[in-house]
Order: sequence, then structure tokens, then C-alpha cells
Amino acid sequence: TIKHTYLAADFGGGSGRIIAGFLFNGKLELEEVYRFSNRQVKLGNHVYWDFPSLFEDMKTGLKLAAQKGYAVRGIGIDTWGVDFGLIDKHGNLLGNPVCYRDARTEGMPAEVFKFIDEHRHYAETGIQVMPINTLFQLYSMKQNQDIQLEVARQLLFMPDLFSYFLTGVANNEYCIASTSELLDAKSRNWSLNTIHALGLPEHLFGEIILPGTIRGTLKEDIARETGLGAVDVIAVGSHDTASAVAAVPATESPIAFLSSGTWSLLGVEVDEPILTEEARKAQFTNEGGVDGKIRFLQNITGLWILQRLMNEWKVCGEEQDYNIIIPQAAEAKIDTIIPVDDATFMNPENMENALIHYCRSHALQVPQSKAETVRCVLQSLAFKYRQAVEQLNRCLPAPIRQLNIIGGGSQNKLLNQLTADELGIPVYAGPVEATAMGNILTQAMAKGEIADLRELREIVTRSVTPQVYYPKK
Ligand code: ADP
Ligand code: LRH
Repeated sequence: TIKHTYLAADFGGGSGRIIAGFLFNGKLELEEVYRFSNRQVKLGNHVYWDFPSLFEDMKTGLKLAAQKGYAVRGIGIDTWGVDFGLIDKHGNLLGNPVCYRDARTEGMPAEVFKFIDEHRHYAETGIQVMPINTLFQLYSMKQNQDIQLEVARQLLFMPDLFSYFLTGVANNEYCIASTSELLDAKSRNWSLNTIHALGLPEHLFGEIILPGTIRGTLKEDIARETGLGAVDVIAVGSHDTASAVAAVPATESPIAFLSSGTWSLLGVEVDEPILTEEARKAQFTNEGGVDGKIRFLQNITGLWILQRLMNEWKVCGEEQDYNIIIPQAAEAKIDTIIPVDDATFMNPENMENALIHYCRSHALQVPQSKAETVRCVLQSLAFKYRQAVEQLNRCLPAPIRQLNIIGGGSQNKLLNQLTADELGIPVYAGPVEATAMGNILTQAMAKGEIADLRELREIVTRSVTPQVYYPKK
């Protein structure tokens, strides 16, 4: 039998990868074709992503897949949330996309809520207010009379931008657009109220397409250059978290998940947005999901802190291996809990110094070794997850009874156990590449090989065996 192949281009905050998925006999097999780092580049006054390099990396992965001779039926793109590029009337990119960790949005929420009613705004958009959100990035551009905003013809979120340069078709996929804080959560279309109140040009916001829509086929030059031919580019849950959640290997309702990577996204899947005051106060977000679902979740600073520490130690010539440092951290003892979401840890010049400084200035025990530092970060995350689950349970008719951890962070055995201990419920870890799986299987759904999300999850469940962690205390 021919193995139908789909390619996922998955760009996370820390790394990107091209993954090939083969669907046969009701199971999905993955092969990592190419992996590359995704770096934030400080240049002058701003922090950018390196879009041209990322685009080249994607093409390299596509070329490698073509060389393997796979029968490719589709390409799906997913990326981290909120960031975007602006294109002009000739279809040219006006500037390198600015990274959400850039300081330009500092203080913007307070500015915006001087003239927009915060309660009514949440009841409409249902999005957790974070300075990184597209809304605040655009408002800061407007405040600074950014010339790009004045000449831009269209706004394309990162996955839309990659798709645009592959196909020539410019539109906005629903799941990624929902991270902007500019969508109406119920109508699932642009919130024109919000767009007008901010004084943003309406023409920037394009047609919203749903996951499962064919976006277009590879442009002739790209088809030739990659060797793939006229392959379809298919809209998936193009926000990485949307694709990850689609591939949670569980059937129990509601599906409770922790998508663990650069960020920790903790929540449940629901059919309709929860727009109550309780949800707003607890800072829950209602992001768009695959197959009409809503992801009701909290954005929590995730393994970003550890990622930064590992990079800093590497630059100092003391490269650490997760497989060595995490078991060491399991043996380390330190009481300190840091608030992982504190602005101090958002983008400090040096993460280790920021952590030490935080402990000193709050009379907390300062970690004395790398193992203690890692332990401190991981137990602080688990502590935060407990708070989040308590808040989540208050918004739901019944408490969640299990949690599925997916993404790169699900490989962290210590964090999985600490999480089970804090929550007092079983934790199921894996798959690591949930995002690529959700991406690939949504393409298969678009091609009629899978009927719906339920069948999609059955395929994931048949294809992987999550590791279970029971609470020890
Ligand atoms: P993103 O998509 O946000 O870039 P990933 O899902 O790729 O994130 O997860 C990256 C995280 O996975 C890293 O920050 C790291 O903490 C964790 N990780 C990667 N490899 C390992 C490993 N071998 N053991 C434990 N954790 C790991
Ligand atoms: C995780 C993620 C998360 C947020 C953040 C900006 O990669 O997509 O869901 O949107 O990045």
C-alpha cells in the first residue's frame, strides 16, 4: 500500500522542525526530516525573529523530504502565537516580524484599558490579557506612528506569512487569529468594535479560514526549487498549541491538557467559550481549536526559564544535558518557589542573575548549584500548575480527573512527577511531537482520510503510549 505522506512545518518558540507523517492501517508514524533553532535576534532597539532564515530552513526541510521520494499529499504550517508580519500592496514583507518579547508593548494594556472597557472587552474576545498579544503590539505601533502600519495592506500572522510566501494566497487562519485578542470569541470573526476603538485600519484584517481548508498549492518557483511539485498547502490548527491539543491522546471529557514547551498552556477543550467574570479574573483565555472547539486555558511561563539557563551555561562553556541535569535536580533540595510569570523572567539580559536577584530581594534561599537552580524552576512550575488547576476547576462543572502533558516538556520526568504530586491526579506524559501529529492529522482530515476530531484522537491513541505518573503524596 502507498503510505500517504503529509509534512508538518512546526515552528516553536525555541526550535522549528519539518516532520513527515505516514498514515496507514489507522496509525500515524512520524519521521523528523529536519530540525533547526529559532532564535530571537536583538538588533538596535528591537528584538526580532529571523523570518528569512526560518523560511530558508523550511525550504531545506521540504527539499530533504522531496529527496526521500515521499508521496506528499499536503504541507501544514503551525507556529507560536500572537506575532505577525505586514505586507505592502506589492505583496512584499515590510519588515522582519518583531518578537513578542520585545519591550515595545510595556505598559500598553493599561493605556488601552483607559478607553476600552476591560470587562466588556473580555466578554467579547475572551482572551487573557497579556502585553504580548497582537492587539497591544499593534497599538504600540500606532502610538509610535510606525510607518509600516501606515503603508501595510495586510496583516499576516506567522503561519499565514509562511503560507503566503509558499502559495501567494494571503488570508488568516482562525486558530492563530484567535491569539490576537482581536476576534469575537462567539462569532469567530474579527471584532470590528475592538479594531475601530483602537483606530486600526480595517483593511489589515483579511478573510478568516478554518483548519482543514486548502490554502493553495506551492508556487511554481518553490515547487521547482524544493522538488516537491504542485503540493497543497493545507490550513491546520496553525497555532502550535491548537495542533498540539488536537493530538491529546485522551477521550475523557473534558480533555485536560498541559502543552509543555517554551510556554506552559494549561486548560481544557470546550465547545463554547467561557466568558464569565470568574474566567476573566483567573486570566483564562478562549482560543480557537480544530473542528470548532475552544481551548480554554492559561498561558503560563513555561520551560523558557530553563531554556535560557541551559543556553547561558552553554555559552559559558558548561554545556548541560537534560538527561544529566534533571536527575541531579531530582536529588537536589531547596525550598524556594519563584513566581514564574513575574515580568522579571520575561526577557532578562541574564536569566541566572535575574533568578538570584529575585531570591535575594525576596529573602528566599538562593540556589547554590545548577541542580538546585533547575530544581527551583521545576518545582515553581509545578506549584503554578496547581494554582492554575484550582482556578480552572472553579470555572468548570466538575474538577478535572487527569492531565495529559504533551510537547517537548513531557520528556521532563521530574516535572511530570512534581506535577502529579502537586495536582493529586494522574498525569499522562506524551506524545513529545503532539503538535506535528495534530498538524498532520488535520491535513488528513482535510483530504477526507479522517472524519472528525474524535477519529483523529483515536489514531493518536493507537499510535502512542503515554507514560503515567501517579501522585506520591
Ligand atoms: P517549543 O515548541 O515551544 O519550542 P518544545 O515542545 O520543542 O517547545 O519543547 C522544548 C522544551 O522541551 C525545552 O525547553 C526543554 O525544556 C524540553 N526538552 C527537550 N528535550 C528534553 C529532554 N531530553 N529531556 C527533558 N526535557 C527536554
Ligand atoms: C506556544 C505559544 C503559546 C502562546 C505563545 C506566544 O508556542 O504558541 O500558545 O501563544 O506561544
